[in-house]
Amino acid sequence: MFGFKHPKTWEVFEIVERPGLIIIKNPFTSIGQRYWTVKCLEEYSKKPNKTNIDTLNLVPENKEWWEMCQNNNNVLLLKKLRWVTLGYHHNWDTKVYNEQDKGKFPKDLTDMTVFVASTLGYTNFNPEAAIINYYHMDSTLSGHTDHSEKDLEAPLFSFSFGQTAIFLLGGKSKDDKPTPVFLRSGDIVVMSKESRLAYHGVPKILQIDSRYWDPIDENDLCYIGKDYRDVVNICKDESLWKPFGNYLSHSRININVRQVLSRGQKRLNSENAEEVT
Ligand SMILES: O=C(O)CCC(=O)C(=O)O
Repeated sequence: MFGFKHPKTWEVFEIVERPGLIIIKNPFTSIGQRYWTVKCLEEYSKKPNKTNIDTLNLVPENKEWWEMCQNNNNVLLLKKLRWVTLGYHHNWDTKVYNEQDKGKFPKDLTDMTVFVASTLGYTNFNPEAAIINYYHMDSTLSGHTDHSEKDLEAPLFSFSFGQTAIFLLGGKSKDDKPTPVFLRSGDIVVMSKESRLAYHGVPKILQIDSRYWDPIDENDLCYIGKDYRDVVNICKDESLWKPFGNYLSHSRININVRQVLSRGQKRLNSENAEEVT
């Protein structure tokens, strides 16, 4: 299901010095890693999802970013995409979610995240917002906390594909010395409990020789739903997969999924903005 190996085989760790920081070491099959990569590059980057390049006028209204990059082998344009937001759009300036600034959250990403959450015992997790970060070999993400969500008890789920990151997670204060962890392709990070509101960042992306998304096993089933067969076909056909594999060889993709609303809450009320600012 969803491109995972059987959960009985998953290697799940909690970092002793960072309670609540859980790492699942690549539970994906190669086809699974390929599936989420294709979705992040070809589909989630499309409108009405929001991206950092929306305001740069690089992609005409009737064109798509991934298609344009492929048609002209446009490496410059390829490197311009740094983030996409899904569901409740993250507001980078105010850090306040808004009921009026929200898109549909993808069904496959909901199902996959809910599956991971419930496997770990979080049976009420609702994916409502995601940031997809696209890193190149010189990209970094500075130390920050994720505190815009209404429900700060709900864990945050983070999925990594492509090149390896050094991920630092500290404590509630910037003065706490952070713990470094390698995040390799396919690894899942869960930030829960004390670690949910901890400072974290990515100071370095490391070039690796291994291609964790190769080789594929023809017998690997990747049941994600009948609507997604075309994507699975791309993953299984080496010539169709090639441009996506080339991207992963020089970049890292991170999907960061959050629950925004508290349990039982149906929508953000209009006071939300005033409450949080
Ligand atoms: O890229 C990562 O592993 C972390 C991303 C992150 O911290 C964020 O999007 O808030």
